[in-house]
Formats: sequence, structure tokens, C-alpha cells
Amino acid sequence: MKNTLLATASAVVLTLLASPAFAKEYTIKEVSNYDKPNKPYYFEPSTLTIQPGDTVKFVNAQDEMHDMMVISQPKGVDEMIMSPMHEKQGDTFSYTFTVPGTYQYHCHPHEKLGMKGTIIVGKPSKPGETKKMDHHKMGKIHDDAMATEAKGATKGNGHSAPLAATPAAQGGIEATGSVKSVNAGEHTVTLVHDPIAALGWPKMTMAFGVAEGVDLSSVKAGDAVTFTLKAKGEDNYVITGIKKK
Ligand SMILES: [Cu+2]
Repeated sequence: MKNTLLATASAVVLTLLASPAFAKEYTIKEVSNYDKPNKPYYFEPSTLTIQPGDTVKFVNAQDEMHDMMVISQPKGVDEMIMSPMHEKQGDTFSYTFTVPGTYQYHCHPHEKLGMKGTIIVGKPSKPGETKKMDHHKMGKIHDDAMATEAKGATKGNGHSAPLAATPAAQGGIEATGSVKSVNAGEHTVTLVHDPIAALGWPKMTMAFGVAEGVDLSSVKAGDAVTFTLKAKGEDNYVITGIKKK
């Protein structure tokens, strides 16, 4: 009798272990850490092994701009796996991985700064079992998303860059773009800036503060411009010069 009960209990436990009810949730932090000037942006942990059915939650660890985009995944997975842009501390994105194999991802704004990670589901993919995802398409989706978010923003921005790692920021970074709007009262300008290699930024629409003394009356919405960005504080840039092309 006792043995039968035990056997039944064991069977129940085994069934539960194999069911999604026992799927785990893992957390990966999107970190900005300026105490590490050589590599201020990273995912923590950057390598994670989980089992099919487990969920990974990406959490923005501070008020900074990060996201997660899978750039290589098992061939059997057709969808694009990407988070919305995270700008605030606590912004999260969760994804349940069901197809075994190796997933590589990065943070789009910090791609060139080496912010990337790997998730292994079950066991790693063998060579030839993964495919690269169309990164430009994904970047475009994000640019559009950010353009929407940038609307109405008048102060500062969520852009972040490693000041210590970009000495150019001290002297000013030259960039190009076009003006979306000028807010003379706030002394800000919203630009669609072209990719800025020095900062690892993709093309984005954003609002920038403009330094005192810069004449904003010379530019208006629709103008193609060249402008100079200078680092201000830890995670912000101001425009120190702007003129029509
Ligand atoms: Cu990032």
C-alpha cells in the first residue's frame, strides 16, 4: 500500500517536472556602469543556458536606453525576437524560448560598444544550424519606434555613451541630420540624426538641448543640417553648434 502510494506520488512529481508549470524564469539585466569605462554597457549575465519552455526577462537596470535584438537564432525560429526600446529603469521584455539551440543578441544602440549576449536553449546549435536575422530591418523598426517616442520630448534624451571611452565627446562630435522641430522657448531642437559612428548610434529621431549662445533662429523644420554634439553629464549630449547644409 505504502509502495503504491509512493509510486503514484513519484509519477505525479515526474509529470509535473516535465510540464510547463516547472518552466523557470531567468532575468538578464541591461547594465550601464560608468565605473567600467572600457566596457560600460553589458548584459548580466551575458551567457545563459536555459531549457526549452523557460522564459527570460530582460530588465533595464537604470534610466538608460537599451534594447535586446536577437541577431542569430536556430533555423527553425521564424520570428524576430526583439524588445521595444527600454528607456526607464525597470522597463522589461520577456520571451519564452521553445526551440533548442543558440541565440545571439545585442543591444542595438550599443552594438558597436560590444553590448551582446548568448542564450543557449537546451544545447548549443551546431555550425549551420543557425541563421542571421536581417539586422537592418530590425534597426528600421526601432528607428521608427524611437521617432514616435521622441515626439513631444523637449529636454535631454535617453541616449547614452561611454564618455571615458569616447574622448571625441570632449572636443565635440560632428554629425548630420535634418530638423524635425525647433522649440525656441525650451532652447531645444528635435533632429533625425544620421548614424553617428563615434557614439555607436544608429539613425534616430531625438530631442537635444542646445547650448546657450547658439542661434536657433537660423534653422527650421525640414532643414538639412550639420551640428556638433558635446557630452554633458554622464548620459546626455547638447548641441554646441548647428547650421544649414
Ligand atoms: Cu545598450
